[in-house]
Amino acid sequence: MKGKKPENAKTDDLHMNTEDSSGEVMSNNQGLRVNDDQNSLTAGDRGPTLLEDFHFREKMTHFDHERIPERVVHARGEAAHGFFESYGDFSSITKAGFLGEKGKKTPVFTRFSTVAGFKGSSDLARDVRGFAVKFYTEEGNYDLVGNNMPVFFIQDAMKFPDLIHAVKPEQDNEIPQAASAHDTFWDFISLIPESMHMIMWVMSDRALPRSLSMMEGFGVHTYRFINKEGKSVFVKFHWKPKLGTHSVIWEEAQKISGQDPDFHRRDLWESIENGNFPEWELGVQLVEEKDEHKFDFDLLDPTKLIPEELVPVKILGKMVLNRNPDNFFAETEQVAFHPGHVVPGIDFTNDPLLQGRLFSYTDTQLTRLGGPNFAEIPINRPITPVHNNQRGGSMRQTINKGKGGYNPNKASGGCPFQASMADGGYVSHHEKIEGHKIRNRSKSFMDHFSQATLFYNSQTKVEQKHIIQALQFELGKVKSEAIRNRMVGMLTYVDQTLAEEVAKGLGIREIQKPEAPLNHSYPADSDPSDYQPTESKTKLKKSEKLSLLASPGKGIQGRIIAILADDGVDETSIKAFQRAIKDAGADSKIISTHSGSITASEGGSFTVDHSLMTTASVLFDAVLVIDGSKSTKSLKNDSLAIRFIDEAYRHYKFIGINGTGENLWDLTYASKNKLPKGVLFNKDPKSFIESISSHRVWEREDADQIPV
Ligand code: HDE
Repeated sequence: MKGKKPENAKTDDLHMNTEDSSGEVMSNNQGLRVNDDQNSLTAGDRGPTLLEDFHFREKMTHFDHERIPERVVHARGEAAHGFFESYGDFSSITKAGFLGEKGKKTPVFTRFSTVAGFKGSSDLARDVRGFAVKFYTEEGNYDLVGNNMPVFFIQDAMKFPDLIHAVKPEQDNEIPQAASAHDTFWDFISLIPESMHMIMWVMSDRALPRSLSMMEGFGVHTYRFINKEGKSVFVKFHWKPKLGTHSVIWEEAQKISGQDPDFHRRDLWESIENGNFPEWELGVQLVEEKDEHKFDFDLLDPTKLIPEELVPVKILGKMVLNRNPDNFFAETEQVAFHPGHVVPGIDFTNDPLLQGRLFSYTDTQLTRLGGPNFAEIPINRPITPVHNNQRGGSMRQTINKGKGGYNPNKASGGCPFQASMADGGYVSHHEKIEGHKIRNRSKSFMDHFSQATLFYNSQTKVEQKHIIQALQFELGKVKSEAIRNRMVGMLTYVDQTLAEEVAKGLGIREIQKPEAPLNHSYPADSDPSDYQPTESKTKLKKSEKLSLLASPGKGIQGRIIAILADDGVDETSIKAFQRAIKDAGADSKIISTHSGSITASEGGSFTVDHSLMTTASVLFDAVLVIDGSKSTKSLKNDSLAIRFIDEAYRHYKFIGINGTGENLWDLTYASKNKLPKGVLFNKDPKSFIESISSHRVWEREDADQIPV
């Protein structure tokens, strides 16, 4: 960050482990000053390297071991520091201290991720995004480990390894990378109807965020809040982005993956560097215990959401991300999240997916971070003191004094003491549990299609079209005809027209309804009919908030506008647009026929951010051609400039054409339309910005006809 870094308790805590070499002498890991870091110790001028060369051995050994296993899922991610601020005292619903006082600030570290791709894959894969927040509270670390979609593919953690094996690259040739568009994924999905709701989300534009700061976050499971009186209330968590919810379309996503695979990572990094701090509000849906069974779905079923029409979202506070990490590996790679990291006031439900997660996250860190002491890694350690009787283990950092290490003891005066509830000791909610020891799926989980249909019906026409196209693409990549047919058959249970439209794209003339059983997720000695989907129950026909377009946010903050210009561009005009765009919290980049700089009409020099050869319109939110006859003449001679505008038109983006820029516009395919929608001729900066703040021109019917 430019200027002074915003301090918070965690940032202060990390200082003791940060290293800064400026002005320092080089030493080895033992603190010995290094005289020659360039040449090995050899026997003679041209002789072999000596085993004695401890400096070479230390340097090379460290390098040989500098990678750790990537996360088995969510391997690719990026993170930032910031804070959470409570809007009030919410102690009547939860005793969690970080929500107990108006204006109380808690440091956070938030990591976003894709799920299926490896660490080096593209940000713009069609995928769920992880949204994991570590709150460093005064009562210990609290992790809210969520996703950008409010439901999940499966209902029981037992199926997670199967789901991930199906979606990851196929096991013989490890193809394809970061993509669900292949046979094993759709084979699996077509056999488990419980995935249908999540499939609608993943096939929608939610899977292609424009920016990480333009997507929602969800806790997914139903959790519990516990107040001081020990009263429990069910809670679903939501993160609502200040910038609204926005996505790119699939064709752009594919091109961005080639042009800039780090698109989201770069955007997050740069917006923080530029002081445009991403912000979300934390909201909750609360359900009293007495209302647990009043819904037509089960609150413990992670394939269901609570429509906001039934339970509105109550906003509790905001999260601001305002500092980039100093070191990717030390912080972003080594951070270890766990839904079981909770504080008093937050507790679990019996959602079988959540229950399985409570085992998996510590277990996976043992391999990934190399042993049981990962909580001592600076980014993971709490800002509260840690005292217990855990000892030893690989890479132990803490030096525990005294002769103890057991409890109870008299020798150490009983220390460390257990904490009473009044003293912040965590006590699990006293839930009454009764039942037989069984492997089963509750009948209340068997309504697999209602909310898939609700989601589809709640989308605008454009969004529905994108879901259809996504399914045509994904299933179009599936080689097995049987899988394609089975999937299209399954879709008829969500929506008949959806299935028919997808079938058209796949050349399926006659849709075959899948044969019974529809659900193949049942135990060997059971009656399959006990596990089959039940009839749709949801009476709600539409839920407005399920459409991305329902939460557009305001203004153009976080957007990037491409300014096409060359030598001779009108200086007053380019300056006025640059200033207005910056003042609106957005960024502009000058794109020209060459790199370096351009000289404007009054002799001023402007740095070129990208030559046309090194960028593409898919990386920008809108395009602007500035007046200037010499400038337009050069741009006209570069076919990439013409393609730039046509492609932006095809992707429903606003295009600003000023003065002589019209000569360039006339060369585009798009200009065949004499009344083009969303093409803004000769607008002043203020009205240009006002117009483009609706971001996309979805009503542009001829967009698809542009052949770029
Ligand atoms: Fe995770 N998940 N998950 N997951 N998950 C992991 O933990 C797992 C699930 C989520 O930025 C792993 O530290 C199981 C739902 C995020 O570091 C692992 C099941 C949701 C992240 C694991 C689920 C998530 C993970 C891999 C089914 C949304 C990245 C590395 C029962 C509510 C955290 C790691 C980060 C990571 C297990 C399902 C969110 C293996 C068994 C549902 C955001 O422990």
